[in-house]
Amino acid sequence: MQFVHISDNHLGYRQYNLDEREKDMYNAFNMCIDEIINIKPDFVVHSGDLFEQSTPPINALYTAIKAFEKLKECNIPVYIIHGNHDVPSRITKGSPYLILKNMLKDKLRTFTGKKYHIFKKNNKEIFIGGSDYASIGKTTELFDDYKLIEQESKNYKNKILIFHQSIYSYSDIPSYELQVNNLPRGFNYYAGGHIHKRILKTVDLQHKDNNTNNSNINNSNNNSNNTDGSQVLGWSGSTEITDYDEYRDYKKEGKGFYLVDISKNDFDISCVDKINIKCRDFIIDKEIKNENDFENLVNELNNYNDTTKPIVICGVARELLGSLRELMNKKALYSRLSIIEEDIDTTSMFLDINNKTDEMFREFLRNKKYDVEFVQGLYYEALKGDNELYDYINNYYIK
Ligand SMILES: [Mn+2]
Repeated sequence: MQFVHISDNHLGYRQYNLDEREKDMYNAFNMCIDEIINIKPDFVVHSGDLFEQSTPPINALYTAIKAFEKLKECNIPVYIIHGNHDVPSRITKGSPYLILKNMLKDKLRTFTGKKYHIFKKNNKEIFIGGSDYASIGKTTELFDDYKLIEQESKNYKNKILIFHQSIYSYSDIPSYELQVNNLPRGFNYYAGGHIHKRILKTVDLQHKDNNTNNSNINNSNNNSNNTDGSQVLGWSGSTEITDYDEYRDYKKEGKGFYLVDISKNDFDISCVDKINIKCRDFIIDKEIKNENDFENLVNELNNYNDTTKPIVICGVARELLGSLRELMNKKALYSRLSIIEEDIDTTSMFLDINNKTDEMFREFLRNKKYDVEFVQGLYYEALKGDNELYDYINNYYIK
C-alpha cells in the first residue's frame, strides 16, 4: 500500500509580482500530478496550502480542478487539510476546497468537520487523522482534536496524521505552535505542511503506557534514543520556491513530494522515497566584485534560454552595477542587486543582518496575507523619507 504526501503548492502565488512565477507554481504542481499519475499510489495526503489564498484567482482554481479531475479519473482519492494560507478567514466564508469537493465527491476528504477517515482496500484499513492549521492562540482546540484522533485511532495498525504546523526545533520559522510531544501518539507517519524545506526524521511517539517500564528505570535517558524507528515525521516541503532562501534547500534536498509505503510490517524511514521535480533556478550567494566574476556570471547565464531564465539575487561592486543591470535585463527573469561597499568587514555584517530582517519581515507579511512585494516596496520607500510617498499614502490608504 503506497501513498503520496504532498504539500504547500501555493497555487496563485505571484513571486515578485511576475506572471512567470505564477505559472511556475502551476507548472511545479502539474509536474507533481503527472508523476503521481505515473506512480498510481493508493491515495494522496495533502498537508495544506494548496492555494496561496482562501480566495484563489481563477487560474489557480482551474489548475487545481484539472489536476484533481485527473486523479479522480485514475481512482486516486485525496485527503486534504487547510493550511494557514487557504483556511477561510472567517467561518462564514466558504473554503476553496468546497468547489473541489463538489466535483470529486467522496474522492476528496477534508478534516474541518470529521477529524479522521478510514481508507479501505483489499481487507486493509488505514486510519487517516487530520486537523486544519491552528494559530498559536487556537492550539487548545487543536489539542482537543488530537485527543479525539488518538482515542479513535487506537484499534488501527496503520495510521497517518496530517498537520500544517511549525514544530519547535524542526523549523527556522521564528514562531512555532507545537512541541513534538503535543502530536497524538502511536502514528506511523506524521505528514506535515507549513515548513517549506524538506524534513524527514524518526521520532518516538509510542503510546506512553508502552514506555512506562523504560522511563521508570532510567529517567535521564533521552527518549529520542529509544525510538524503534517505526514512527516517521516528515515535511514534504513546498513544490516551488516561495522565498529565495528555500533555494539552498532545493539544491540540497530537492523539491516535489514523498512516496510512502505504509503496509510493510517493518515500517521505517526507508519506506519514504523523495520524488523530485525541476523548479525555477535562482542564482544567489554570489558577489560580482570584478570583471572575472562578471564573465563567470555571463557564462553561467548562457546555459539558460528565454523560458528558463533564472532569478538573480547578488552583491555587486559599485563600478559594475551599470553593466550588471544591463545583463540582468536580458538574461534574468528578475534580479535584486545590492552594492558591495569598500569596507567589507562591517558592511557585509550589516548586509547579513538586513537580509535576515528582510526574510523575517517577508514571512510576517506573507502570513498576514499582505501583498509582500508591494508592502515591502512601500516600506523601503518610506525609509527614504520620500514626502511625495507620504502624501500618496495619506490620500489613498489613510481615510
Ligand atoms: Mn506554506
